[in-house]
Amino acid sequence: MSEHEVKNLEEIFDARIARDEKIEPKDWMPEKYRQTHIRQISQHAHSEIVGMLPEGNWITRAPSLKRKVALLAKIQDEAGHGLYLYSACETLGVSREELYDQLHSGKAKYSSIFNYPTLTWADMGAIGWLVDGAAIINQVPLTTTSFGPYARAMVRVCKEESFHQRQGFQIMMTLAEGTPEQKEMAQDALNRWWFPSLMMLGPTDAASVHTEQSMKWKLKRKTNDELRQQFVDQTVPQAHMIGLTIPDPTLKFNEETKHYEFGELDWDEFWQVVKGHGPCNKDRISARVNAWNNGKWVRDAAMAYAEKHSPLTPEGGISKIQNNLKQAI
Ligand code: FAQ
Repeated sequence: MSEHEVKNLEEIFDARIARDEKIEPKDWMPEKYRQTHIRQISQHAHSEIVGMLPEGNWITRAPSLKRKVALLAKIQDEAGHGLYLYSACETLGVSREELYDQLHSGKAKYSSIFNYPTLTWADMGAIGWLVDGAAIINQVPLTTTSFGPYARAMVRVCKEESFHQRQGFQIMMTLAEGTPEQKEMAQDALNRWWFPSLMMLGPTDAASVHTEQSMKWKLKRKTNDELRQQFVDQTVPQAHMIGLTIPDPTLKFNEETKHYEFGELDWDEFWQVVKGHGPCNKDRISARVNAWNNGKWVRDAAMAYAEKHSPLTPEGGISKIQNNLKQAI
């Protein structure tokens, strides 16, 4: 394609973005748009499935059958989110195997938040309330993102995330209303998850390398700092409502701006975790690799079954259809 033709296509593409049209997998798109989407959607997919691990740690120790059922359902939803996102990513011409390989080899990024340990049952409350809460704030704008498959996946994901957020908040509320020890457990979980949850929304706008271009492409609709402010404004009153204290002595409400002002975050800690040196990075990757290796026999069996029943193989569908036809005649 000549330079002139590419320029024309770029102009048409930019005009479609400006009109808020959805870009679909078979449409022409700039290579950088495609690569940026593969990067963000795959990181998002990896986050969903790695994100199952901290909560998976508590399934066998949930305090009641009801809590166990809800936690199981939530974790299963996260697996589903990973699958929608991997599928959306595959429409951009990258294979699932390549994506898994990037995760298992440690090349791919996934959300920093899932590299922290879950020490008590209250952490299940804190994750649902804060981590899913931050995820919703980040993901609601993504329901109107410019790439069609990503936007559509986000609609369902957001509906499920709101159930997750409520089940987490309900756990925190119950603990906060319980014995002094239970309230202390809830406060301790809030103390440990507050700052990582704020950092999960990404580096400051000044340090964010992708925001400017992603906003132009309407991949991102809000900047990292805007989302963080929204999260703080929404979450602080919820903590007050259940009698917990936000672990930030500098936090204060600004009557003029109507926003909470909060303290500086520990960005050194954030980058350490992103680079693989958080408390649980090694455990998370080795758990995923083990699950992949131990699941080989299941994938092989599923492939053998699919081949046997495929209409394209002689022993599968064709002979079955022939038999059915013979019986019908
Ligand atoms: N962790 O220029 P920016 C969930 C990287 S799902 C690790 O600002 P961008 C559900 C970033 O990739 C949670 N790395 O990047 C759930 C880039 O590196 P690169 C996941 C991070 O993309 C709940 C570099 O820093 N959600 O929680 C992080 O414009 C409970 C520069 O950053 C999504 O993925 C981080 N926190 O903005 C599941 C949502 N932040 O790629 C289970 C979709 C930044 O150049 C249990 N993603 N980095 O090597 C997004 O909205 C964006 O990608 C951001 C980052 C906002 C995360």
